Amino acid sequence: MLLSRVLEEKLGSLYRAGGRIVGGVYLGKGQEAFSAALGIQLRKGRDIYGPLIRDQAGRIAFGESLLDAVRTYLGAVTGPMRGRDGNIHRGRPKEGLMAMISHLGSLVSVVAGGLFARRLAGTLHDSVGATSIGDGGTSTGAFHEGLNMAAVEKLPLVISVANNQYAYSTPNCRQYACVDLVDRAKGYGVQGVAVDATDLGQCLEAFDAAVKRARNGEGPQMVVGHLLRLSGHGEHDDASYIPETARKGPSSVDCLPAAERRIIDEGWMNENELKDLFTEARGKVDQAVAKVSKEATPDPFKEKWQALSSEELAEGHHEA
Ligand SMILES: Cc1ncc(C[n+]2csc(CCOP(=O)(O)OP(=O)(O)O)c2C)c(N)n1
Ligand SMILES: [Mg+2]
Repeated sequence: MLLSRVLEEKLGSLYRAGGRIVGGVYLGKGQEAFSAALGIQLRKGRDIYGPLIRDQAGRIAFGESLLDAVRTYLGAVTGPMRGRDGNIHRGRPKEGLMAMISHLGSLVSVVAGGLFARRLAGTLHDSVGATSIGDGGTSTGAFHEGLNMAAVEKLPLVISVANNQYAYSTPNCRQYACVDLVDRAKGYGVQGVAVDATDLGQCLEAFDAAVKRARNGEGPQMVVGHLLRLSGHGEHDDASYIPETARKGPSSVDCLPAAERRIIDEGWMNENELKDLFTEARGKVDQAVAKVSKEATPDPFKEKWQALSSEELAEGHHEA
């Protein structure tokens, strides 16, 4: 959570400084507990993970390196997308980390399809797949079709729904008419639970249980997290449409200081140890940015213009 926050603050500054970042910058500020709590349940190389734009924390928890992130944002040819694709559309499919297509539901069928393909090939074993969606994304056709198919096939798919109250500038009241998005799980025949996504403890318990149920063959699981988006949709957006009452309301809790308070109250670490963690995270991020800043960007005149579309990068490909 901390490393994600520090990295994203750095990426935000680089974006505002102008000219350093390839593409936009979309932050998961305030969603780190919910995102990391899912990522940490997954086993890299065995499970499938399809993170979305607010899942920097989940990516780190899953095991994506800081260098993969920084190289993609800075467009370095050494990164997993080889400088072809900015920001969040990065992945390593061979390691089960899917490259994001869109934030609006398309990863549900990609992850479900990956699980189904493994089942047909006899390689599913006890692996699970997980992906995220925002409140707005749960109203798209892609989400509905993907989740319905996963439920019919009883695939071990875990969906985390981060209800951060806004889809860009559209508030919840203009998005859906059910009481809680978790009510939708029932309609698909999927087990669903709702949590306070600003509370790390609740998030960890909910995802631990959901991933276990999926691994046990109980079919798709939905975890809905309630929180407020604490940044703009992207760094180009000042979110001036979010009213003061919401910004200062009870759901505008930042999960990071809340988790720090819990850690201190439980006596797991003291303030100085937490400060050391923060300094360590800053050091790691600064080091990664300094290293990547010296690396080359791709030369379109000398190289083939493709990122993941080459066969050897796909899951299932075996070198001769
Ligand atoms: C077809 C399409 N329309 C619009 C967009 C731009 N867009 C990307 S994410 C998004 C809002 C998503 O809201 P939500 O699902 O609540 O996720 P959040 O951003 O809050 O995490 C929009 C409008 C897009 N990517 N694709
Ligand atoms: Mg939203």
